[in-house]
Amino acid sequence: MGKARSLESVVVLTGAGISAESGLPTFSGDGGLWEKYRVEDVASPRAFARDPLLVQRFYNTRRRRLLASDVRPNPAHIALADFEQRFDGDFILVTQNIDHLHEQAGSAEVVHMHGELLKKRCQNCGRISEVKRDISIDQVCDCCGERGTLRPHVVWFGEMPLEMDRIHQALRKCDVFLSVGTSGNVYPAAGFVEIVNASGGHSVEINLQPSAVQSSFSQKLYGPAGETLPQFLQQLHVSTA
Ligand code: BJW
Repeated sequence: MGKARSLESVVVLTGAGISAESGLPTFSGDGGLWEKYRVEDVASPRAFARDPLLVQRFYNTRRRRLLASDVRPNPAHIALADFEQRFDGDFILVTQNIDHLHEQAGSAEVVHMHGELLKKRCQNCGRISEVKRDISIDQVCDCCGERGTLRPHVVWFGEMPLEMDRIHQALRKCDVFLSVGTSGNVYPAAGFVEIVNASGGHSVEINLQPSAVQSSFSQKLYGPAGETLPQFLQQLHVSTA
């Protein structure tokens, strides 16, 4: 890392790969969700309008899995929470993941840009509320009383990811940007590294294998995030202590 900038601001982007070692499937790759489901059948507003039962089942199955007792934060989630606690500067953790493993690990500043699996949203009144059970296609909204209007509070293709202004602001002023466990296939997250590069920040990719946007990163570490991320964050801390 260059010596010119002191470490005052860190942005971390995480993707499905960080939760793989916790027993949650990724989307792409061997055994990924896109092997069993077609993206266009389950992850777009059009898919939900066409076949709400299939879409609700897809998310109900994933919610049940997330709540299983063997799904827990792994060393990568914990290392990020520890880093946030001991780092004096600005820190923001942007996750594309809809699981809550970062929060369970103790992370405080988490932005769920693709929403949260443990929240539901009413398409009629807009109310967002917690959900730990299956959502059914004819469920009634507690708030407005409409039937069949509840959906998972997640961001599908063609929808605007959440808190983009806050994310862009943080990216433009960060000294270090870490991208962890994401394939770099889905935008706008895949383009974050270019925003950091344009503002002179240092960008680091931590992944099992090179992502689709690996050439844009100034530093790359390949291996399981549960091993590489704690090591990297320890050094980042030591070098700035
Ligand atoms: C490990 C590991 C271990 C495994 N350790 N690593 C610009 C160019 C082209 C297209 C677009 C563009 N801008 C927008 C688009 C369209 C579209 C898009 O990106 N399409 C692409 C297919 C090209 N994007 C959108 O529509 C987005 N909205 C948007 O841009 O709004 C603006 C707008 C709106 C309206 C009109 C006009 C503009 C929304 C994207 C929403 C994505 N939603 C999903 C579902 C969310 C809910 C859910 O979870 O079901 O989000 S799709 C899915 O992909 C999910 C993920 O968050 C996301 C990213 O996946 P991720 O995390 O990268 O997972 P994987 O599985 O792909 O990769 C895992 C990686 O981990 C791999 O590399 C492994 O090697 C690695 N790994 N084990 C370390 N142990």
